[in-house]
Amino acid sequence: MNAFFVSSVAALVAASAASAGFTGFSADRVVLSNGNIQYKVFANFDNVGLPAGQSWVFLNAYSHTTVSGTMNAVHQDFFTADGEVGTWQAGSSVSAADRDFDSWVTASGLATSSGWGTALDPGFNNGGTVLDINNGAGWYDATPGTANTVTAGRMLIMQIVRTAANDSVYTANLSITYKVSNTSVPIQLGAFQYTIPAPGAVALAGLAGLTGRRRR
Ligand SMILES: [Ca+2]
Ligand SMILES: [Ca+2]
Repeated sequence: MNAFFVSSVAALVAASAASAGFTGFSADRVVLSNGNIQYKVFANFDNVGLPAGQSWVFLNAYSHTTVSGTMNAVHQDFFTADGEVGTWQAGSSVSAADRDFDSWVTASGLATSSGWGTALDPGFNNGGTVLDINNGAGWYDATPGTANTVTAGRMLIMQIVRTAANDSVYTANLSITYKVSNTSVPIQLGAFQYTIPAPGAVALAGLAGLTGRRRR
């Protein structure tokens, strides 16, 4: 069903020739209390092409495709608790205590059980129980009745947690669709690459390592 949704969106995009709004991805890097590395990946937006008084509304992410490296995501959710390899779902699949330590995707900017509102598309083979997001996978707003409004110029779309030993450079392509609030068209398309750690973050991580060494 969603494959149809995506292809319909692609056709609309080709017709509407998106002008602006989505400017690319960025990733915030945090060292967790257990030593793992957490990346929050955001889709960033400017106001170009946005009518006064309206907001951008995120619709879906699709065609996640590895360019280089390995994601090696760590999962700490109810699936790993059962001895399975984990899930990219959040919401009720992850306890509040584990949410920061787990890897997941979101279309709502949230991973909470009440605000997740996200569905994995069929590109997530085996329910997304993989350590790297499948090539071609995507996720979408499963609760279109509640708009997934972009606030403060960005929308959280995924959290990737890795061990420090696996924190090597990883790059992927990802496409998204979004629209103007209170309208159904035009649906707009954006496709960009993201890298973790971001080039700047690599430098910062190096500095942090030096500081740590000095403290010892
Ligand atoms: Ca997970
Ligand atoms: Ca929604």
